[in-house]
Amino acid sequence: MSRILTVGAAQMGPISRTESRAQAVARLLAMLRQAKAHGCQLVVFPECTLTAFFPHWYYERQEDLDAWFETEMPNAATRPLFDAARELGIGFYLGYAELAVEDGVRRHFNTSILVDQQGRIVGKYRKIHLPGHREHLPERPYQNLEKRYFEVGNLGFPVFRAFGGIIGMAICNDRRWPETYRVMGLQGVEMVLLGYNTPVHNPPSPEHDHLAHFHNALSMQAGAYQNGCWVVGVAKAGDEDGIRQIGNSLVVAPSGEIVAACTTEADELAIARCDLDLGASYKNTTFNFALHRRTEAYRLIVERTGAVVPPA
Ligand code: CDT
Repeated sequence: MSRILTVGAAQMGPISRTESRAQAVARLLAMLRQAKAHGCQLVVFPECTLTAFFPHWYYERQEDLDAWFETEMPNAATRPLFDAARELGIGFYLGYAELAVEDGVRRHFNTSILVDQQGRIVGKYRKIHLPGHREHLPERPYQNLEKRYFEVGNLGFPVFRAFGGIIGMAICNDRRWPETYRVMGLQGVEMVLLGYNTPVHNPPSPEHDHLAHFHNALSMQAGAYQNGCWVVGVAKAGDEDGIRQIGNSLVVAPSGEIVAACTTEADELAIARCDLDLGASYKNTTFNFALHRRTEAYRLIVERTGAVVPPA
């Protein structure tokens, strides 16, 4: 049996701090149309797709910071994307900075949404692993103020029945942590979509810089293989106002093999025909958790999370 989902990994080149949302959306629309022409049903865009990755700069005034956030979705700038999704019959994953009001409290999240082929939002995720630091560190070549600007996501790692399969989402630093994939894996996830902004140079550990591409692929390949799922990782790439991002967008199969990759640091579409049934042989044999790890701890996980358990 096969269930084919054709996916476009829509990497973006840098977005300058002076670039408007409208300019960014025009670039996304061009890639959405290109993806449609190549038969894609789903396109994955990066983390904080609509703007420069602003946590790299320090903002003192709340209104200057809030200007980077979206207070509704869709909004005037992004509505053309939703309209195009409906007209073309193609879905997308979009990362953006979300300013929500919950119980009268203003809350800032690093968010992604899943939009279906009718242009409807069918899933939302808020980033859980926030890297970087809370205080301004002017001695560094750039800031990584995610801990200051965002709250930890409060939606867990949900999965969504969409695009004929079970789809999950993650954002950037989440991809380095095994529990990201595992929590979704225990819910039967078949494809994990994730966007990222990863600088080539990490000031706290420059000794790792030369391994940036290796660690990027390693995390996603391990997550895919150990959970029998596809992983579609999509970057912002190139020199963004002086900070070089790694790019290296990848589509990884449940075997752990890389089946498509971007090779530039610009706007670029990598396409893969993904058989959602491919994960089953990994979930049912080598990684048959119910068969090989039927422990008391696992029984409790299943009871509390409603995880999907294949028959023993
Ligand atoms: N945006 C984001 O989460 N970036 C982090 C930078 C950490 S530097 C190793 C990432 O994990 O890619």
